[in-house]
Amino acid sequence: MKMTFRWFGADDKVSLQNIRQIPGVNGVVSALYDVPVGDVWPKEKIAKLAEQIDDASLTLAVVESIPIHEDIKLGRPTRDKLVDQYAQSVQHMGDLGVPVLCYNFMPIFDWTRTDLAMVNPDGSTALAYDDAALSRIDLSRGTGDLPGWATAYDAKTLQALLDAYKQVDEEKLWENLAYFLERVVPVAESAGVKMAIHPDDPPWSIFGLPRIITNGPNLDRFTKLVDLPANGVTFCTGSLGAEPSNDLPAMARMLGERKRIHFAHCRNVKWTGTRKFNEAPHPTRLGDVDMHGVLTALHETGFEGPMRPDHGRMIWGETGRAGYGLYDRALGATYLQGLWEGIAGA
Ligand code: DNO
Repeated sequence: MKMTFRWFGADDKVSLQNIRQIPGVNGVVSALYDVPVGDVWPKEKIAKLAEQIDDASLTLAVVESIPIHEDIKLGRPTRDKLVDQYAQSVQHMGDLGVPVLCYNFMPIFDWTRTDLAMVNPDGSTALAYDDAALSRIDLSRGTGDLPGWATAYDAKTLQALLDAYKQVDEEKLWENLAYFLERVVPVAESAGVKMAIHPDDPPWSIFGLPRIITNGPNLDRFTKLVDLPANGVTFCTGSLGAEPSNDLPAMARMLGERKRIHFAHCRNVKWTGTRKFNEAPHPTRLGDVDMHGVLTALHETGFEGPMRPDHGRMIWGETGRAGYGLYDRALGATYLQGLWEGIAGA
């Protein structure tokens, strides 16, 4: 296991110097944030990002993410060019030796919460989700009322997309995912890039949209769509762990035995009702994710890839990007290394 930390580029309040001072962290997880969705990531730009990270004595370990254009997820005729451009970006990563790509296949929305700063009894704040509150959000005004998505879509654009997805049920989304993977994974395989799909977060349908990367059987199906080693998963404990019926250690073992876990996102959640949870500090006993069980499964199946502490709470008065402050994630990084050391032996 290699401990890494996410960095959102030059305007991240958390600097590369901060990251370098977290014990045991050498790898950085980052992306190009100024390339329009669908365009090829220019090789020089990726090289510059990697160089900037090298200059801080760290390494660009994972690209998270190259977003997938909605036309690909919708299976529109324009997808061929876009898939081709995606494959070129992956090739560029490979040419530069960047080994892992995290991406997702969630229609329209990436991770979604209904509260970005739920106040805990100790005064810290955490991200929270409540399906009932989500269903009260009115999308006819665009994403203005959706926490974290305020400026993402105006009413008209969003409505057009939601309408387009009425033709895409889960099976159609599987087909569109397979179409994408059949064309991109072989490129990744030969370029030396491991692709790691991120589970849907939360792992169920929201706003009537299909979501398929949600549970053990579906992850199993996913790996078989294109049965190549490069076709793997980001094992995100927080996303998968929001669904109580997901047995995370068993899922980690199933995928780990097949060498299909290429990246691990570790965070804890506390279930507070039906399809209702809040994010919790990383340790096992502070939430409902069996972090010890997951790391044991990863260790026993020989996981050597990058891991990062996922979202933290805001503690010690820190302000910043929701889920991505420095302090609680840094605590997570040291906790996870301690847990790993306990499991693996020093
Ligand atoms: C949330 C992240 C996700 C992830 C994407 C990958 O904090 O884990 O936004 O980066 O789903 O494409």
